[in-house]
Amino acid sequence: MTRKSGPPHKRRKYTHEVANPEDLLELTNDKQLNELEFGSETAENSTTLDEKYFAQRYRFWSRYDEGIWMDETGWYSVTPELIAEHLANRCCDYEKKVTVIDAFSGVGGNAIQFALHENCERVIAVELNENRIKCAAHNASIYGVADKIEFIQADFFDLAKSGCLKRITKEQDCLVVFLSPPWGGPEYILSEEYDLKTMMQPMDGNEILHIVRRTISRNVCYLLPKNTPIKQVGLLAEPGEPCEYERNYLNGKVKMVSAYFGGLCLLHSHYTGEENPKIDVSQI
Ligand code: MGP
Repeated sequence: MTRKSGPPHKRRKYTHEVANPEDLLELTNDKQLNELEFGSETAENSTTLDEKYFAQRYRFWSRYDEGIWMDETGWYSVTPELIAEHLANRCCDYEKKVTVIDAFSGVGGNAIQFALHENCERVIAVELNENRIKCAAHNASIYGVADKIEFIQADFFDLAKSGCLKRITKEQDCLVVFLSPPWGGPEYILSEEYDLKTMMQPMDGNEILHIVRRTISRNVCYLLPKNTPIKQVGLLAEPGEPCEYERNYLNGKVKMVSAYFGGLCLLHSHYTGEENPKIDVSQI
């Protein structure tokens, strides 16, 4: 995968860190982490969960008033729009056209931003819950991108194991998998440290990534809770392989972290010595 030249997104300021386990032990200084700052609204003084998320409705959807549909899970798990837009830039800004598989698409916040990206050829949005996939399709029509997204109501792992997700991608495209699985509900934050192995759903968070990289594509963006220890993120990479870790901020507050693997990792060229990193998506 070859990135387009120049910074794709002016609001970002990057520093990179290497996620090899030995190096990670050294990386305890927050200043070395990527810090992304978005937006300016506040949602303070909310007393209930419903209020807390409703107060953030325009952060989740700039077009909320046009009739966005959400269910309860959607309210607490949809990615704020500015962060979703940033993730779409990170996943789609390559010279080749990109097909994105959104493995746990929920009510569609990420799938819509992928589809809005000019370099995104196609989005495959997979969601097990019937109601949520209806919400996602409806929301995509509000944003005018329903025809660019294929909605599949299915268990993502059944599809992954069948091999069909790999086959539906055009050969000339880059294939990116976006992973935003359930973190175990809003209670995920009650633990001081999130444990990828035991708290992620529907299975060990390490295993989710490994299945995807083994069966679909090595190019993965993984959205993780903000309390995931960086050491656990680093251990997700294969031995000797770099990965990149960002903290995503909204209104001065960290919301989540995102980890990039394969050709999505901006450090890839540093490690391979290739000036323009190319990942052959057929070599899985
Ligand atoms: P949060 O921690 O519930 O909200 O989730 P906030 O506003 O940071 O709360 P505070 O109490 O710390 O102030 C932050 C963001 O993480 C949400 O807006 C969602 O975008 C995302 N998110 C939350 N959950 C529980 C999930 C989840 O289960 N899966 C995914 N993929 N994203 C989630």
